[in-house]
Amino acid sequence: MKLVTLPSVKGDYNLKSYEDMYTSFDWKDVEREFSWSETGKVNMAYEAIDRHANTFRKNKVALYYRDETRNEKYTFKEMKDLSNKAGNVFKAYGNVEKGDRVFIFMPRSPELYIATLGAIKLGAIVGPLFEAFMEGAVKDRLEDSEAKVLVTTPELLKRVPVDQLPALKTIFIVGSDIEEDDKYLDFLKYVKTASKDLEIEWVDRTDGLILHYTSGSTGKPKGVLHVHNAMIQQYQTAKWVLDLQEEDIYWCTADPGWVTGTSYGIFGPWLTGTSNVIVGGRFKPEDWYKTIEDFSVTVWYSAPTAFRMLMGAGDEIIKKFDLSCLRHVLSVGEPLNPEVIRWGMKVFNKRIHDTWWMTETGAHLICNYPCMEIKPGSMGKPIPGVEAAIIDDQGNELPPNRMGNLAIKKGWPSMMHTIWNNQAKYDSYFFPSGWYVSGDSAYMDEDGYFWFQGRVDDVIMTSGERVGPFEVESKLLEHPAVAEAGVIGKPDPVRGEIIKAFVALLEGYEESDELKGEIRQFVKTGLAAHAAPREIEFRDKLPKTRSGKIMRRVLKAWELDLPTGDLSTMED
Ligand code: 6R9
Repeated sequence: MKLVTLPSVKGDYNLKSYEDMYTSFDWKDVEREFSWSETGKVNMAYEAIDRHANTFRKNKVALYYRDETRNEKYTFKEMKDLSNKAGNVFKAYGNVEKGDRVFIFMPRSPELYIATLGAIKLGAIVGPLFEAFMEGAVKDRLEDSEAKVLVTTPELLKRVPVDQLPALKTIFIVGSDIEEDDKYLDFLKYVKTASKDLEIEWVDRTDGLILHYTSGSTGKPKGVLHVHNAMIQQYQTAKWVLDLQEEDIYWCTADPGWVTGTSYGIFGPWLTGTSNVIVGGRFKPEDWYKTIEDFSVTVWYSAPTAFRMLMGAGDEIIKKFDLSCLRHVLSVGEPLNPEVIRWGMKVFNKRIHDTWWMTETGAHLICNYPCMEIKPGSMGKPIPGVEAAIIDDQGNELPPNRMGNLAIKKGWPSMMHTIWNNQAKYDSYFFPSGWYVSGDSAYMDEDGYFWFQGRVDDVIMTSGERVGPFEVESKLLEHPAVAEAGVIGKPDPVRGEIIKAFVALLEGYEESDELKGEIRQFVKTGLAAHAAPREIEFRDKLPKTRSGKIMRRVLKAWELDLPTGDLSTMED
């Protein structure tokens, strides 16, 4: 089908002409926008909150929060005071010092954001964890990072194997009726009485800020370390791509357990002094539309799975709400189908702007922004200051319209600093010529627009979550009935992909639907609900290489009725 290009939107002032900006832009110029360019004192939390609290934005709402039981708002001044208090609590009762890992394992709430900022003010490295994680996932991350302090809720604490984590010294619990002892402390009790004056720990721009664990195709999840320098690009893209302006009410639907929920759920909006809406609780189409209407959301950042679910809920629901406040809508995480863009035009009369980036890259790289024409189905063009190309497996640049590895030239400010405890892994992302290889395949058309084709590796994107097949296979193998397991992403109209597991059973176990359900539940409780296979198929034997690696590509070919390709490495 011929896709119609959507014209640019008039009236946006943040990025007037793509071509002009692209040639004259220099990241060095952005540095002048931060207070440290004059004072030399760097700290992300200061720049995102305190700086505004000392200006005309003092009484501007920084955070609107709502869930089933709470409806609250906090000004920049209040956020400054509360995060100072949290910082004092971490310092006095958790001995938190610069470089220590402070993990936060709790559902979205104002306390999550206050604790995060407080820890950052001490120069600590924050590790945000999805509330959906089960014991195995929590343990892997706290163990690898040697977290010293954890902030969690009484409910989620049950999933933390504290005895097996010798580095973990203090656990702050957010809730009521907390039974305290040396190790377990009632967070809110201490915050209440703590001083709101805190001496901020000034850091180097390359000091650790946030540690996001993410999945690859092999091995355990890896810790991607971001540093304070990321603020340069997070700020600039919040202006250009999110197009945040003084009067905007911004809603990013992502949880801070995902990089989108920190880079653009915390830093981007607050670095630009924008009012930020945070909503807790489960996804319900009515609630989402109501959030937009009630808060008069102007800029909305979400993901294709969510848009597809809203689309699936039907257009009748939308008519019950006044969504005319929306000015700018964006998407990230998976390919944004042209069909969804057409739906967005129909129901909101807004273009949905796709953005492409990764946990490792810390901020937007290839995007559609207001002053650009959108070609539905394309991720857009590299933002000014970023050089992208399609390269072959040897690192040579390919001409337009040839599919290959999507690569970025080293040197953008929000690039990850390292992989925690694994410098070799970090190094393996780069070609000697300076290209960062993303793991995505794509092509670039003659106008410089990039088109996503798929992952080069076997990483699964399900409902916007990045799931490593290896992690799921490892968990499956822990089940007493499972002899072998191979996991693939199977295309799904709503979730992008669903997880499908091929399982060979050990001698003595009978195939049954009951057993399928039990295995599924096992992954759900052992790893995470989103990592549990929606489909399980029993096989006597799985295709393996001679070195014993499950050949996921063959499983995928079986599933999709495709040719299996070269089988020379397959065992007999
Ligand atoms: C921010 C984030 C990264 C992977 C990435 C790619 C996929 C992200 C996309 C997209 C098509 C887009 N991805 N944005 N695919 N179009 N606009 O998503 O980080 O969770 O690390 O995932 O997600 O495959 O390599 P992360």
